[in-house]
Amino acid sequence: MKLALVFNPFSYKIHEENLRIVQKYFGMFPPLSLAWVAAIAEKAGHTVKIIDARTLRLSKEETVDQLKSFKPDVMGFMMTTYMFPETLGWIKHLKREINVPVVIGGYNLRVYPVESVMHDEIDFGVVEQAYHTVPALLRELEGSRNYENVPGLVYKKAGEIKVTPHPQKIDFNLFPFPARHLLPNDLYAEFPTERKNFSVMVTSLGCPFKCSFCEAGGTPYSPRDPKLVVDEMEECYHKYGIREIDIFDYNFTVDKKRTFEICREIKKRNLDILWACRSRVDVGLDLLYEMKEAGCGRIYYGIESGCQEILDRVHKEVTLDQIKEAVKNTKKAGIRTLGFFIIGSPDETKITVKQTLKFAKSLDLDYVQFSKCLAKPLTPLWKQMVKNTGRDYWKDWILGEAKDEPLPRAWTNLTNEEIDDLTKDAYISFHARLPFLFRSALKVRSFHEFKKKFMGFWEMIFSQESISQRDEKFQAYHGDAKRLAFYRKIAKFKA
Ligand code: B12
Repeated sequence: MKLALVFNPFSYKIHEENLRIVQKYFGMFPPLSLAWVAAIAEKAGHTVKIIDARTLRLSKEETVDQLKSFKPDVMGFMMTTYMFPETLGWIKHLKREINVPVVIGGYNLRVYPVESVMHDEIDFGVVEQAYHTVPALLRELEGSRNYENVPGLVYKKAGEIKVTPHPQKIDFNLFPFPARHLLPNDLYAEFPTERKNFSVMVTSLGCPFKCSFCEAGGTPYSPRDPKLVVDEMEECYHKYGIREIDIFDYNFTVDKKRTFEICREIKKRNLDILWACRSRVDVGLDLLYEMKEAGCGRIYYGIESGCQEILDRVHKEVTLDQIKEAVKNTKKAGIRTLGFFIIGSPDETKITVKQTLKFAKSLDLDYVQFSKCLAKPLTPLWKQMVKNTGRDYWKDWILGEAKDEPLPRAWTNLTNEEIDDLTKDAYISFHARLPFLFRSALKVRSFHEFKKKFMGFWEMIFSQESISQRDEKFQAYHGDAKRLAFYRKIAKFKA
């Protein structure tokens, strides 16, 4: 079968956790979920095309042209809760032009499996991982079209929506490497990227910790074998010229032994790849040195707050002293640091925000990200919001019955407007310090990097609104106009 997977561009929403300018400069990332699905389908003998319409800046019409020339038997889309209506808009348009079955998957299917496929244009939903489901579904579509034995599938039968069971345990080691050969690997970059080509990896699923603001809290931790992780890095290096990788695991250092093993394996194979990862602050100096030697260039720490009471209240299970120690040790090991902070957490006040900002400034971080606390689906905060308001906003949102609006935050006395404003102020106040600006300027290695960082800073001061507004015309920053034009030409020619 021919499967076309489309990654659509997405705009800026008021209810998002990030400020618009942060979202704009965040980066261009490969649609990794779709690349996993593609690899799984290819392994089962199918032909796959990924259309990364976001990165190639393809319009709906241009995407239709691509699809018409590929002639798919099935189309597939990745659904997050936040971007659901937007992706649905794309599906509606594309299905009018290319009338083939549509299958959706992605995180939102785990949250709302039934509601996600209630829309007429959607034929199937993949609830969990694609590993068992996609090959079985494509086999049925080719053959007898009997879907009840396809594991983890949502489908429609005689006006009813059915959900089939899925194996509870899945071995992440079995997954083939994401199909990066179907992606424009030289177009991707993230804000702090230093090398090209850039890609992202996921080497473990789930997180054993239970922070109340995070979806991943308490989901089964499923790591890939260290050798397999480095095999994928090696493939990235040799096959796609990738020299920088951001490891998007919720927490790359959960299992210290595994992290050590991955580092040793990278060193053993002499892989010159700069990599970044996300971690809790419970890493020791010995591991940090090992990570540095293996090419780790940046660690993104979930710091969240500079107020111990708030950290305890959100079940972060770390202390301010641990945070200070980790950032200090990371610098000592020669690794750059990024701190994730949340504004508007439970019990947050203007005073605690001040405390957080003071704490952030004291840490000597290289980068920061201040996000607005959001009741994300499946989190304890979401459960609290549903209980307080008697309404599940996210369910209404994906059913098309809620508009984009700031969500209630009953856990703090700060208003949504104040949280927006304080988040913007935190960015500006953190960056507009002469010693910080001077040190950042010294670290810049190219004009391109300078331009990106300068523009990000400039726009944060002069274009970022104090109270979030929708931005339908939103376009993420694309640093490489020449390369993009080249890819667009090829895409047009092929269509
Ligand atoms: C890499 C990544 C990105 C990349 C690439 C997008 C992507 N997902 O490929 C970028 C940076 C662009 C991105 C963007 C966003 N992301 Co993101 N992303 C991830 C991340 C870290 C890894 C994805 C991954 O590869 N996982 C490993 C694979 C094996 O699992 P998987 O993604 O679930 O995919 C499997 C199944 O879900 C299923 N599947 C997934 N998609 C599809 C599609 C089809 C057709 C089928 C059949 C099956 C299928 O099969 C896959 C293989 O088994 C996840 C967190 C995580 N660790 O999973 C967040 C995550 C998916 N993103 C999330 C969010 C919120 C976003 C943004 C909205 C952020 C923003 N404000 O911009 C955008 C939205 C993008 C969009 N168009 O909707 C949330 C989604 C939460 C939700 N309730 O929906 C997650 C879960 C992170 C989190 N905890 O908050 N993301």
